[in-house]
Amino acid sequence: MIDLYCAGTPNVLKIEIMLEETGLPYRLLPLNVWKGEQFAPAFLGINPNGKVPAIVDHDAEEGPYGVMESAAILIYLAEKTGRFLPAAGRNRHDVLQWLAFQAANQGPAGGQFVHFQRYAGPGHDYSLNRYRTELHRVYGVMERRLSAVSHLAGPEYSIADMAALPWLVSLSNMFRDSVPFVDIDSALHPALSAWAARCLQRPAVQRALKAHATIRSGLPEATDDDKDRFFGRGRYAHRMA
Ligand SMILES: N[C@@H](CCC(=O)N[C@@H](CS)C(=O)NCC(=O)O)C(=O)O
Repeated sequence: MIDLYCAGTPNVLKIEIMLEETGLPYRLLPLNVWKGEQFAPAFLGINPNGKVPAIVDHDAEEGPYGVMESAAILIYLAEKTGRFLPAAGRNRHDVLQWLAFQAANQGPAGGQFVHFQRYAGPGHDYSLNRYRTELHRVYGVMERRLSAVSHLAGPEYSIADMAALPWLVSLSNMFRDSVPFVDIDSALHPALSAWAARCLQRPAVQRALKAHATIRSGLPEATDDDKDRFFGRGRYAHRMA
């Protein structure tokens, strides 16, 4: 059994997709990140970085094993099952490159864009423009790549696709009406849209989306202080001594 510590976020959806694709038994253990449950000592023992997703594999050969960081979890599960990551050679490195691209570019740009578009409030035009521009650049990179190959890492569906799809879906759900290029079906990036549609047709992806929709967000009940803690602002901001 694999415990998946989760919240309703794209980084968590990556892992749900992989668990559904591989058929590994798992259960969802939601944390209310708006109430600070990610900082509980027991969870910090699993993920010292205090973020979801994190897993505990209770069936690991050498005893229960915790893994943090969505890209590392995907690699762990791929190696555990021998699926969606070639064992050696260039094909393996192609997958790892595009997984790293997702973790270092699409994820951070998307996360900062969401922050400044939705949560920062007025008066942050420089930051909003910077991250919207960076995200737009990332969509361009993916569009060019997917115009040349059927999947991010090449001809085969892999953990790199599982990592990238959730951010595309999430940003589209949030901002498709106000920011045209993040619309998953936009004619601005036909190859990216066609790839997303192919991924979304996979039964495992559909099952993962269904499971993901059951995770309740604590955001509606979050107080202003909860939001300040989550975003590291207000009385939680670091002050220079
Ligand atoms: N690089 C991490 C990012 C994880 C992440 O940012 N998780 C957010 C989900 S909203 C979180 O747990 N935030 C809680 C916090 O920052 O306190 C990954 O890919 O797993």
